[in-house]
This record gives sequence, structure tokens and C-alpha cells, in this order.
Amino acid sequence: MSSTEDMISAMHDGLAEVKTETGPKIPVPETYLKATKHHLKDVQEYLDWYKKSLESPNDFWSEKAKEMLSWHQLWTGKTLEYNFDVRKGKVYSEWFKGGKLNACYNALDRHVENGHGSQVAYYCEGNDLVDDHRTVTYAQMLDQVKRLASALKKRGVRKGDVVAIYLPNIPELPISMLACARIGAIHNVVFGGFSAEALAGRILDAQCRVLITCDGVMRGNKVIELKALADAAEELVYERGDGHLVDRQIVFKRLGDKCPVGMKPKRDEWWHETLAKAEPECPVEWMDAEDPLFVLYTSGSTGKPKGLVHTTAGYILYAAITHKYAFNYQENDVFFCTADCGWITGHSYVVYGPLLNRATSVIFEGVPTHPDSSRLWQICDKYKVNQMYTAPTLIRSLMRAGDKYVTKIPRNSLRVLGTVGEPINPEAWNWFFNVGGDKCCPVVDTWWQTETGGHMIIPPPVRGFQMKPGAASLPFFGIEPVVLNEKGEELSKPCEGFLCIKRSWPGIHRTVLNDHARMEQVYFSTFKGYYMSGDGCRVDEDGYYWLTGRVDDVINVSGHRIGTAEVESSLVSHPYVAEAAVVPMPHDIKGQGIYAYVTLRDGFEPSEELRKELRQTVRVEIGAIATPDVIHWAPALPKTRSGKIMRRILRKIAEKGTHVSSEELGDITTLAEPQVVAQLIELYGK
Ligand code: 6R9
Repeated sequence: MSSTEDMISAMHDGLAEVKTETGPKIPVPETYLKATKHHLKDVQEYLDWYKKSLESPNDFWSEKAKEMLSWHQLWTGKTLEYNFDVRKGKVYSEWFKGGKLNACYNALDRHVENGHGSQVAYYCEGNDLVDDHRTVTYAQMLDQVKRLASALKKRGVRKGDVVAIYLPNIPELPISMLACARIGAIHNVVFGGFSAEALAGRILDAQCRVLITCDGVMRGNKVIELKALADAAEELVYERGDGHLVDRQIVFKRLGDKCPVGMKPKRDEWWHETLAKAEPECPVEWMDAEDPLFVLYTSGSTGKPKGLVHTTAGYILYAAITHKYAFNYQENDVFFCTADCGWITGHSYVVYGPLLNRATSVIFEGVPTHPDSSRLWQICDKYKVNQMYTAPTLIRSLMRAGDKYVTKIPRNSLRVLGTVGEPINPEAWNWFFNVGGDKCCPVVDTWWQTETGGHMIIPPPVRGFQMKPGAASLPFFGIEPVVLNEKGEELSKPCEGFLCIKRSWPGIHRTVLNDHARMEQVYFSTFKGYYMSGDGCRVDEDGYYWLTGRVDDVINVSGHRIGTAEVESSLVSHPYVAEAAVVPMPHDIKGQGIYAYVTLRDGFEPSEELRKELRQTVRVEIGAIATPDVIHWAPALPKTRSGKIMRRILRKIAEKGTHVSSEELGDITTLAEPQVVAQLIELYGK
């Protein structure tokens, strides 16, 4: 999409489909209030803190930064300086500028120094139910991190270099991230489910020379050959890299005999051999508060995925404080976030938040429905989990499997249930609350994004708070959300519009890697002076925020963002395809599915075989998660006279099929060829 005008009209299309009921209220359960300690006395205290965080942000955040983090040197300048208004110059946020600290030191060293080395950092649950688990203490984490960090240094990795990590959800993933953080290298974690092509793109964009991976991983009963994919990615990097190449690959042995791999001399080395030989000590690199900590790629509505850059102090403070208060995490609790570290949820709530708060967590490598739908609850029981944080898509699939998978497992340790990734429908919320948590656990529906670093809107699990199924509810400390209409005017409650944030917070991403202009364009140019989230939302009479989904061309598949542009360009890369338009479709389990309209070049005919081939093309280029659910053969696409595809119409047909009414289609007279619409409806399901 090119102009602001296009963006707003596309957003408006998205907003037009929103429902608006307020829903019943459910108090935070008394059983939970009695069963655990609390950081905050009640909802009034939460609101008081919130008020202070907005009225005296410098005091609020400097207090928290001193209390929650260990500093090598305190910041000397202002706690916060920022500009959100492109008209006034460059958009930036600087928190605790001039302060010096290290994220790894805060996550590990200080806990070990304080005598907590033998505390479990991670219970590691593998794919298999039996004999596939390990326990890693804080001291063991630190030992591995130091060894890997000194090995990386010896291989020439320096402060500011970007290291790619392509691993499954095993403790070696946080170990690799923290080893980078220790020496000031920037980690670039690529989700293990992404393809070689996607990995290559991320390696090249960030110019990584070192890659950390493993031989392979089990997904249910399938072996995924991760190293083979990494090798293929490196070939692509070599072909396209203009001299750039990955010259070091450290390979963790996860499967061994089950997954034999070839090791390329001089480039590839085994993790266990390297760490055994490595220097066991490695000094911490003291970083400036605003030095980058990591880059993480995320899909947007246009172009290639963006490498979002998070910096050190603000991000870790924000991950820690949200983890502590949103889940009421107490000392000795066991925390379980089901996300993979390849996503921001894993970064903030498997790695940084919990480790900074010296939590004990579960890190789960497997599939939550393998061998059956009781797996998650079994894990909760096995490790006596107190907080479980997961995604609505999974809740829906567990709900569908039936209550017996839940009720046969005692879940007495559970105190708080959390969700993230997409709006949770009240039906799934109620099931999670009533069945999963036996009405004893508050459900914390956390709205946030890769860009925001940590939770932005949450239902605080505190005494006196009234939950509403489906509402992310209230802003977190320091967050000032506003709802704008399409003219960019702030609305007052009750209202509905575009969710934006009015001032900086510590966890905001600072830039897009190598492309600051893109960051300003995407997030700060549509509504001047605000961070634009790309989500629609409604605020009810009580001031609760209800997220209504993306208002741009991003599809939320099982809580993962897929840019329509990426899928389209992958489809169009097939030699038979002339044009493609991709829109979301409602999906019972995934929330949204991917619906692709494909126009073939002259001389080529639709066939089932071609359908398969096209799906495979996307799978190979992006990853299984982006595979279209439906491919709809389109003789042509509905376009305006200026050549813009009318996605609103395509969305409606994807949603309603042959039942779509002319009211629902709206005005089609501006189309260059209005008859295309009838043809498309006619071809629905064929
Ligand atoms: C953390 C994460 C961000 C997008 C976001 C929104 C959707 C996430 C949500 C939610 C409604 C929630 N989203 N949490 N929508 N309620 N509780 O998911 O980051 O992968 O960047 O996705 O996910 O649309 O804009 P990310």
C-alpha cells in the first residue's frame, strides 16, 4: 500500500466488521486471591500506580529501573527522551541514556552471585512424554552461556555483530541468546518452523556471519532436519550475498543417530565439543542502555519482514515488570509460557522476563497436542505450574477435543491463566476459565506486539478487578492508549477506532534494522504524533479495551502474523501465476486462515495439481504456517479504475461465499469491471 489514504481506507474496511457487545463481568476469583501472595493489594492500588506512572513517568520508571535491575553505572541524563511526531524531526525513544548494564548479567550472574545458583531456571520438557526432560539450574545456564560467549568471541564475534539463531525450543536457545547479550552481540532468532528461504532472508538482511542451529528436532512423530535447512539457507546466502557468507555454524546435537548430518569442514562445529574446549570464564560487556539487544523479524502489510530492533535497558525492564505484575509472579512459583522463543512472546516471557525475575520456568519443545490433548495439563501437573500463558488458537483446539482431556488431570497448582496472540472469543475464554482453571484462576488476556516488547493492555489479576471475557481490559503502567477515528481525532469512551499509543514506554522497539525511514513510515506517519498499532479497538462505558483485530493487510494465523504481501509475492513467483490477492478468512481453530485468489497467465488452466504446487511454493518460501487454506481461481481481480484491488470485496466473498449479499459487498460501481464480482462468487468452492 502506498499512500496514507490507502492505509486508512484499508483500515476502515477492517473496522467495518466489528461487533460491539459489552459482556458480563466476572470478579477475580476469591480462591485465587486466598491461594497466593500478591504484589498489589487491589485494583485501586493498580490504578494508583497507573496514575503515578502517567503523571510522574520519570519518577515511576527510575524507581522501577533501580529496584528491578542491576546497573554497572546509573544513567546520568534524563530517564526518558522521545519524539513521536515526524513533523518535529526524527522519531526516537531513549530510556536511561548513558546508563550501563548487561542483560545477561541481570538474567543470570546476579542471581548466582546472590546464592541462587542451584535454583532451577528451566524444566525442559521435550517432545516425548517419557524420558525426554532435563532440568537446568541458574548456575548451569551461566556456565554454558559463558562458554558459548567465549567461543563466539574467539570466532571473531564483536559487540554490535548480529548472530543468527535457528533452534527449536530447548534451553540452548535462551543460552545462545544470552551468550550474545553477554558479549554485546545482537541476537537474531529465526523461528525453527521457518523455511530455508526465510532464514536466508533474515541472515542476509542482518548480515550474520555466525549461525547457531541443531541437527534436527522431533515435531510429534516427524523428524525436522534443521541443519539441512540451515545448510540450504547458507547456500542461498552465498548465492545472493554479494560476498557475504556464514562462515561459522555451531551445531547442537539434539537427535544424534536419529538425524545424521554432514559437517562442513572449517565452517561447522559441534556445540558440545566447542563448549567443552571453550574458556569457562567470559567477562560481561557493559552496554549502554540504548545499545541494541536483539533484532526480531516480523511481517507487516507491505514488503519484506522488518527487523525490529529492541535495545537493552528499556526492553529488559519492561519484560521484567510486565512478567511480574501481569501474572502476579511470586518467588518459587513455576511459570509456563507455551510460546516458542522464535517469537516475541518467547523472547519476553520464556527468556528475559522470567530470568530477570529469577523465576523457574517450563520450556516446552514439543507439540501441545502430542501425544494427545491432555499434554499441556500434564506438564502443568508434572512441574506444579502456577501460571500458564498460551494462545487462543490452542485453547480452541483443546476445547474442541473435549473436557475429558483436562478434567482427568489434577491442576491444583494453577493460579493464573494467560493468553496472547489474537483476540480471544468469549466462548474460548469461558472454557479456559471454567474448565481449564476450574473457576479458580483469573484469565489474563494480554494485548501487545513484537513492536511493544511486552504487555500493553491487560486485565490485572488483582482483588476487586472485574474481568470481562474477551476484553484485554486496562492499560499497563506507563501506557497511554488512545482511540482515533480516521481523521486522526482522539475519541472519548465509549468509542471505536484505531488503537494508537500517545507516549513512549520502555519496551518500544527503537527502529527497523537498517531502515529507520520504514519504521517512521509504518508506525508514525498515518497519525502524526502517535504510535499506530495496526489494530482496531473499542472502549466500553467502563473504560475497558476490546481488541477487534488487525485493520491492515496482516493476517493473524494461530496468533502469528502473516503479511498478505509476502504470500502474494510467493504465489506470483510461480511461473503460471499472473496475479494473486490474499485475504483473511474466518477459521474455527486458527482464528484466521489464509484465502488466496489466484489469476493464471494466459494459456494455463486451473487444476488440483497446480493448487498443490502453489501451496507447496508458499510452504517452501515462507514456511508451513503461511500455506494458503484456500486457493480460489480468479479469472480476474476486482479493481478500481486506478488499478487498486478492492480487498474489502475479496474479504467478504472469502467469508460468506455464495451467500454474500449485495449489501455486504457494498458499492461496486467504482470497479473497472464490476462483472468480475459475480464471476468470483460463481467460482467459490470450485
Ligand atoms: C505478542 C504478539 C501482534 C498482533 C497484534 C494483534 C494481535 C496479540 C492480542 C492480539 C487481541 C490480544 N494480538 N495479542 N489481539 N488480543 N490479547 O502476539 O506479537 O506476533 O507481533 O502480534 O497480534 O493484532 O497487533 P505479534
